[in-house]
Amino acid sequence: MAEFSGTPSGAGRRIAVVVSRFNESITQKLVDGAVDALTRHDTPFDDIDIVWVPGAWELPAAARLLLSSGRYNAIVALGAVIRGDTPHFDYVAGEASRGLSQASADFDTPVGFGLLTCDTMEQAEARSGGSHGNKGWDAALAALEMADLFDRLGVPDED
Ligand code: INI
Repeated sequence: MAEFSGTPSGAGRRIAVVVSRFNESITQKLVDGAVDALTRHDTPFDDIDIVWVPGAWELPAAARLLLSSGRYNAIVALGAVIRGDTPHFDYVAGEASRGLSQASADFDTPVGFGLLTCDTMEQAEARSGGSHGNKGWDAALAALEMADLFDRLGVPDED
């Protein structure tokens, strides 16, 4: 029997953080958490690129472009969609989530999912450095673990 798992390590790895500016008071804290997780796990500061997009809807397109470059071992996608009074939330949150998952599968490259989908701003605050931790930190850690797992499994790089 063989068993495989990854160890979160950014040593020798290049990571792109793609983040939406919508609800920036939240998403900036997700970026701070993600960069903290990446650097604490040995990702060289100069090998972290931060890419800002207008809103969560734009995350998949930017992620796909970054992945197609073959420059990154993993992507961390960050955003905050807060439910309003219309179905807009469902379209933005649903399509952004689906697009990020599809991008990861299409390019055989890990995409850490740090897109908050919350009913209230208070819930988003709790998950961006408040009582429920920082989901940017969690997404970055998952991306590093998956990048290491992919290397161990011998998944070829895109380049
Ligand atoms: N984008 C978000 O990231 N979060 C939201 O809560 C949100 N809401 O509520 O509308 C949102 N909308 C903007 C959308 O992501 C696009 O940027 C916009 O439609 C332009 O394409």
